[in-house]
Amino acid sequence: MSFRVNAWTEWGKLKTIVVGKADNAAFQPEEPGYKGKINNPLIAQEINWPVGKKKQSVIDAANEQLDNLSHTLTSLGIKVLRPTPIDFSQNIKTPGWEVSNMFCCVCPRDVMITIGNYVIEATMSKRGRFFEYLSYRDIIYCLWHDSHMKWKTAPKPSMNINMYWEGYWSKFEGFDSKSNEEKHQILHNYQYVLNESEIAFDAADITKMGQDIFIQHSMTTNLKGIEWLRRELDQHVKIHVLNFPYDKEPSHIDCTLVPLRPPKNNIKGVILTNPERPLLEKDKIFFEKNNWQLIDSPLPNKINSQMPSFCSSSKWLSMNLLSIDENTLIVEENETELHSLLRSLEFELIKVPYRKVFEFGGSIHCSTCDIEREDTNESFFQTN
Ligand code: DAV
Repeated sequence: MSFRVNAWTEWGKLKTIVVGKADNAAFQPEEPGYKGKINNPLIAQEINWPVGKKKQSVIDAANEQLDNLSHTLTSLGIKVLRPTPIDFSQNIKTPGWEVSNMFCCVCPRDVMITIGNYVIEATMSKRGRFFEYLSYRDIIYCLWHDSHMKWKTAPKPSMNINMYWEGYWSKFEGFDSKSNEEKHQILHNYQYVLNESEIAFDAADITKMGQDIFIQHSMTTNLKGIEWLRRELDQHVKIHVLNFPYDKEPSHIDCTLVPLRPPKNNIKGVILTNPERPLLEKDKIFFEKNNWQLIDSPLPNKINSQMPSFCSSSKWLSMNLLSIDENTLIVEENETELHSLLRSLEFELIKVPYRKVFEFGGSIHCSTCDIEREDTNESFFQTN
């Protein structure tokens, strides 16, 4: 297979992509940056968040849906690359800490990102995911055959205890009984579990829109992480920082702000937004002024709103779709209301079953990472 590493947008015609694998997956370990929550109250009464390898039948069911996505992409003429799973049930240890096991290689979106001809490996923000990049190195060495490809790895943080603000987890105690003013104060001070002592980011906090890229300040990306990206990339792209002040635990932007197609010939561009996580007014104005239409996603389908017991993502995985090109989207099969909305916007839809993948870190967008799209670093934002 030959590749050209090139991807500037979320919507350019897709040529090459990575699709994750669930082999050897384990439960993401609890640690200063992550607390597991079991969604089913009956199970939660009986057991703590589990450790070690997931059941083989659960892994097989996820792999079946991941393989089906890969085949769907291949049948569209798109090249698909798959990671090399390592034994994620191994205990890992650095001079500063130790965790019982790792997680999995289902979500390349979190670990790496292509911006133009650069492939950037993220620092990651959780201990259990410290070594996840190893599963993608075969792919990156394969991409290295493209002599124009540039490979950057962000500085690995220590992930020692002083990088995390442990008080974060008690910040929301009694939240529901607080006044609106108190709630706003807690939500809008943007203090998440990572402090600013070291550079940290997950690549899934970034969304690409040509010459402009948008990065969410979150549980998994601190301001130093965003600053590192800015200094590395400011010759090529303009970096915008976004905060979503009503998201209690922001982590990865692709269930919050999902660009679908750019403005063209006086027709507005389309961005899917999350009705529970509105943009700040200034950011909303910025998008609208630049001819982008912000369209709220409908509520997730009932089936998917009840998240699988060991899934750490929100019901808004409903929005976690993948663009094949400006007119074609791959969407989860149960999200019928979203399908109707997207059809009314004249998108063609390809539906895939994906619920079995949810507890491995996300849905369709999370479990993929585009390597090659037919696009350029065109500017879609003329007005500041
Ligand atoms: O809204 O729960 C999940 C994204 C996981 N990669 C959310 C974001």
